[in-house]
Amino acid sequence: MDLGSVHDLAQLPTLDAKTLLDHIKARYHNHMIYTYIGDILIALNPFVHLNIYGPDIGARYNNLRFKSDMPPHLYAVSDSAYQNLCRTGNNQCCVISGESGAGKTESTKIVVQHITQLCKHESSALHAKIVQVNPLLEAFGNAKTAINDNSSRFGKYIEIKFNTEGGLLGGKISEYLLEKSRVVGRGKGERNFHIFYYMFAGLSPEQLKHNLLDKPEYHRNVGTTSGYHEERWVSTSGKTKHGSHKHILFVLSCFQDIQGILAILAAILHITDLEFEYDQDSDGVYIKDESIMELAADMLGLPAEELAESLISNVTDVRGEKMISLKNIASANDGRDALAKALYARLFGWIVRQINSLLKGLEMPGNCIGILDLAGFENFEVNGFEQLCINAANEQLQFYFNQNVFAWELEEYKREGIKAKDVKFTDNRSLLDLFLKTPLGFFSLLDEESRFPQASDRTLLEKLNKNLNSSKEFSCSSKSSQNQSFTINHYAGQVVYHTPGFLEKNRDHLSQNLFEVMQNSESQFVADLFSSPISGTGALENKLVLSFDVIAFKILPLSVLRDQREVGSNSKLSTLTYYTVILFPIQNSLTELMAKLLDAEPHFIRCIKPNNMKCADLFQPELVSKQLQYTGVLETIKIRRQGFATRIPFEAFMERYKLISYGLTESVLPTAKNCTNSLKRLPSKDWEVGKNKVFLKYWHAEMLNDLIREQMVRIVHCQRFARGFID
Ligand code: AD9
Ligand code: MG
Repeated sequence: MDLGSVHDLAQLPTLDAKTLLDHIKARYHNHMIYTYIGDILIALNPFVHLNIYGPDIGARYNNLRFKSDMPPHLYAVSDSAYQNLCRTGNNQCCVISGESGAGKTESTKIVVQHITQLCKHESSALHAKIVQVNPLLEAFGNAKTAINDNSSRFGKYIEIKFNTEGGLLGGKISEYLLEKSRVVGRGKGERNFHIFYYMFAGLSPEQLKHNLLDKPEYHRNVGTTSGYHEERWVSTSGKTKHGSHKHILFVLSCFQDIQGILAILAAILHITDLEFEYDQDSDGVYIKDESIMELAADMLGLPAEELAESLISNVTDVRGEKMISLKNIASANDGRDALAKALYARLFGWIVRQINSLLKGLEMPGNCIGILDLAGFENFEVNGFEQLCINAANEQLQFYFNQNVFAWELEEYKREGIKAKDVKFTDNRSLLDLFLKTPLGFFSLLDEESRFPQASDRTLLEKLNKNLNSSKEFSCSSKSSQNQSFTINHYAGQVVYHTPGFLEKNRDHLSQNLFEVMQNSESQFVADLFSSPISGTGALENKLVLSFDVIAFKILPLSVLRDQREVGSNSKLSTLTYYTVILFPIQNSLTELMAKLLDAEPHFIRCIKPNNMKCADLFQPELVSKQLQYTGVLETIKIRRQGFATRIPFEAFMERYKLISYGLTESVLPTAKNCTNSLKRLPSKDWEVGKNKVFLKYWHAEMLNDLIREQMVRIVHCQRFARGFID
């Protein structure tokens, strides 16, 4: 068989790591970036625009009879999700995963675009809106990192809702884990969120003046040191990003509060420019350049003295009495940063809510196709709290993949008495334990330490080392007092994390008085942004409001969630054993996300980065091989070959496929025997019938649909013939 000619690698007679790599490499060099492995799509990032997209090519993938009728493509996945949704009425989800820069966000856009095209028969402005809001989201949520010039610094789950006829009803975007700390600092060569640069590039001198802004280089967080340059990069549309700032500002201007948005962005820049100095007289601090603070106050609709007071002093409530204490330089810096981060996170949340109101929301009954694009696994030169959160979320996603592809499948075979060979897979459960266990998992320990005012990153490291060093996934050399790092062996590789800043970022504490000052702003926009509550230092409650929440990771193990769903909502959480379950009513938490994923039929898209240089036509075998290995691709092939990708209860099977061997009006009981009768019509015999379900290989679904279509055509012919005969 010619290298690279096989579209579905699961069909190769033998498959080892080397053959797999050789095929993918040959395909890549022929610009065939998509490859199936059974029903999973592997997508290599071409780092160059290929002529394989657009409405005309998309149309060729609409309503495919067999996936194999066309070369592998994201379009085939979206088509299959849409067809499944229409046929079964079940929710669908496309889970797009991969390292940072592997192409998840570009793939998400392509899938969303194609889905809106698929249901375009009753054209509406809604289709266009769903596609058009994306640049706005990227402007506020993406930034240049060391790895990716347009890296998503938040995760998103886009839900597109349809009625029973497959017509578009609306859409909703949920955002996760916005890396808001980027507004106050970031690694070398990295940049702040795009919107800050768009602002300078796109606003007229008068508009800049109106927002009390001058030149970008005067601001610490967009200045030349952080790389202020409008850079060009090619997106999948083949267009450069250059010039898009104009478009973003135009889209923003459709919101009533464009000036409110610009004022907050400007205020963030002014706030993060503030510096504090020690004041000998008061033993507190003073603001070095009052005029900058006044600009910030002006932008936020606040009296300058009030803002200044709340930046340099703390007000605490001691048994009903207000006590004022002066801050030192470190705590004033922390307060300033907490304010900038809270402003940005709340603004981002507001933008997403506006977008959702444009997309009509999801109130009407119907079914969804969800598309998940969560920041990929990250391993930088210096990794901090943000990388840890992103990587922990990716562990959770990998666990979901493993559970879906391997664990549940094997469990179910056993329950249903189906013979299937045991397939070994790399289980990352111990990593989830390391992160999520209570009270001695990573996040519990971090939360606990965050509650001690005297704790430092050093004491945190000691605590982690003492409690986690028995885990083979965790290591840290505590011997040297200079040591400020620990290592975690993730499913995707070893990452060294640097602890400085961990506690502060986890506390993420906006003081009560700063919060109240914002609430009392004369600007209705600012006051509204702070209308959702915040409470004292109580880390847990605090995290309900602020988005970089750690509690969200204390997630139910998936099998428990699934069991719960099956048992119903009355099952008692206290009887669960695997993790101590903490279910907080956190909006947009990963818990909620996992529940959504569990409620849908998954379609997996694995994005792979062919090289670290972001260039076209360069295939680095070791890099690709590593990604294929940790995403469990070989194991996936094995289980897909040996296993049964589709499992349908007898009743549903009969409802869907009765016509294959029974008459339209015939009443047929959903029994193993009757299902077997229909299955016997299939050209291949490798299906199984269990105690309650039929078990099909992934290729059977297409064969069954084909048989149904043939039957339908036959019935229509018969009816026509009968009518003609009668006429
Ligand atoms: V991160 O986790 O958000 O840092 P992603 O989302 O996985 O990352 P992204 O989709 O942003 O990566 O892709 C990175 C860059 O690769 C894009 O900016 C494009 O320049 C390039 N890319 C990705 N996919 C394609 C494609 N199908 N065609 C052309 C692509 N270029
Ligand atoms: Mg992305």
